[in-house]
This record gives sequence, C-alpha cells and structure tokens, in this order.
Amino acid sequence: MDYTLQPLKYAFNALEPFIDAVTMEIHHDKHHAAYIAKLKEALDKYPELKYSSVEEVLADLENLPEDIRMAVRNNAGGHWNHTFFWGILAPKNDISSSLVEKLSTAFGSLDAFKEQFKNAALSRFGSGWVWLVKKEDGTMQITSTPNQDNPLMAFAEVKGKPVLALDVWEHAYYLKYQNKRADYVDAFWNVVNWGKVEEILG
Ligand code: MN3
Repeated sequence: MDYTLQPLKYAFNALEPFIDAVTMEIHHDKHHAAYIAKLKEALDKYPELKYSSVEEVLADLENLPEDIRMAVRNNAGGHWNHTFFWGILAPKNDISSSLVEKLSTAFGSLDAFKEQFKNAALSRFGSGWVWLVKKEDGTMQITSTPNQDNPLMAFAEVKGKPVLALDVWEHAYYLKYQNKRADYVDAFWNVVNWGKVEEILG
C-alpha cells in the first residue's frame, strides 16, 4: 500500500476566506500526515497483512488482529476521509442545474438539502463527519459518523458511497470559527467542488 501523503491540488490559501490557509496547512501536513503514519505503524506490526488500498483495509476491519483493529479503524478512516475531503473542496464552486435537480428530487430543494446537512453537522456531538451518501439502491441520504468512521465501514449506520463530506472535528475550523460550527458549515458551501460531487454521484 502506498503511504504517501498526496499534495493538495490547490494552494493552502485557495479556499480563503472560507477556510483559512493556516488551518488547511496544519490539517493536511500535520493531521492527515499523522493518520497515515499511525496507520503504517499499526499495519507494520503484522507484515503478513497485505493490502493494496485503504478501501481494502476499511472493508476488512473485522478480520484484523484485535490489538491493532481500533488504531487501523481510526487511522485508515482518517486517511480515507481526508483524501476524500480534499477532493470535494475547490475555490470555484458552480453547481449545475442537473445536480440541483437531483438534490431537489431527493431533499425537496437545494436549500432544504443544505439545511438538513447542516442540522446533521450541528447535531454530531464531539468529533466526526457529515456525509451525503449514495446508497446501493441509488437513493441519496445524509448521515453522520463519529470520529474517523465512514459509510464504507461494514458497521456504519448508513452504508453507501460517499458523495460529499464535511469534517466537523474542531481541528477543521477552530482557528477561524472557534465554537461557531454553524458559521463553518455555512462557509463550506462556498468551497464545495460541485463538479466533482456530480462526477462521484454518477
Ligand atoms: Mn480532519
């Protein structure tokens, strides 16, 4: 498995003023890097375990040796979640009329979708993530997970393919927004890479 931290496809300050450069740099270079290092450290204890991708690890958590299972769950989750998150952010954020239509069909309207997503972000107690998921039956659902769990994990409350994600750990917003998670969620809509979201949704 490749343990390289991929660079962002945009500059740390590209999402200003909505997500500040210092937060982006620490979040990517320190937090994300640490998840990768700790994942490697855990899996290195069992060289006989061979995985070719993070997805493969996430799908196999229940079969891991118990002494590394939680470390792998947290850190493979952290690695996957952050890689995904960087990909659905962008400084330019036009949303197509076809995606607005899909979200409106599923949630009532684009505003209603944003409202429900925000409510999920605000009601996640402590650290975690909010997701828009495409389920196996093709329908979309908003869900949230604690810590670094995600909808790809077998035990997730709502399973499916992540389409959009928001990191609601304090490290993602505290420098700029302090305790105002709601303001961070509102700002997030300005830096969503809707083109990418639509591509993933398929
Ligand atoms: Mn984070």
